[in-house]
Amino acid sequence: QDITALLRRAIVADSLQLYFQPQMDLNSSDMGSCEALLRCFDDKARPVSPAIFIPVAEKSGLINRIGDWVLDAACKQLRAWQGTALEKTRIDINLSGRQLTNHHLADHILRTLQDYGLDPSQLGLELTENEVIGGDEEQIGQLERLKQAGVHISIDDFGTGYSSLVYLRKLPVCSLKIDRSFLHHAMENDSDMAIMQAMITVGHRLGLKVVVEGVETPEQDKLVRDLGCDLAQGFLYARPMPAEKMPAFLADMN
Ligand code: G
Ligand code: G
Ligand code: MN
Ligand code: NA
Repeated sequence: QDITALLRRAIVADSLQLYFQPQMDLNSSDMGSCEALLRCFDDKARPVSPAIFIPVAEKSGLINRIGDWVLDAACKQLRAWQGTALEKTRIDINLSGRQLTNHHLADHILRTLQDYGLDPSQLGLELTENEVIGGDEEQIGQLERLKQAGVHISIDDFGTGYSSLVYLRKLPVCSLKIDRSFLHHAMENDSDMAIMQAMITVGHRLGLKVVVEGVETPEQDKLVRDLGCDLAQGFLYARPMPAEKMPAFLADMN
């Protein structure tokens, strides 16, 4: 099927949807934040994975419109949660490297937050290592501005990119999200365990929060707690869900 045409129709029909997956704070057992994950549905209402349509959107340039839609939808959701039990919840959106090449990205994000009457600390941005490290000075400067304004910045899929920890020192980052492949192998594989321990230690020494992704079993939950991770995300706690399901998730947690 023609993914580009599908995406164009979805934008026009406003039929894209954000799902949300909680990130658990392992110290307080509260929800630390939640990641917004984009969902697109084909003509038969079957979901198409972002792993398929995001790369297509990046090639066609549609990613900028989609990125704007995601930012807007996240802000609308934050607004809708104000005055409810979810009002303290931060939403972390995924940014594509292409979006970072827009010189007005920081202005656009900060203005959108202001338009919705939101505090910048209610929003987080996830970028992969390569996107951040591959950024030029101007792009790093934009992230710096966003971080100074209070927007939370995370490096996603950490450990799978350049992996030079030296870069972390000068990047405007608040959290590392360790790629789930490390956790999934850590139980059987000593080197993955060692790499994970090293990433957590360095992250902490640099004053960053360490998030582990892909927690699926109680054994993995115990491991990430023992290793001293700050936050965890995974199917064990919750699958990505539509916004309507979030209040019940929060209520069941307490
Ligand atoms: O939700 P799922 O696990 O299927 O996501 C697959 C991939 O798509 C992940 O790498 C995720 O970061 C990416 N992704 C999900 N939503 C968005 C989005 O809104 N923008 C971008 N750029 N990537 C997204
Ligand atoms: O690359 P990124 O971290 O943005 O990817 C998010 C994707 O990871 C989402 O598509 C989400 O569905 C998936 N995901 C979230 N938790 C788990 C998990 O516990 N196990 C697996 N296999 N995938 C997960
Ligand atoms: Mn992510
Ligand atoms: Na990831």
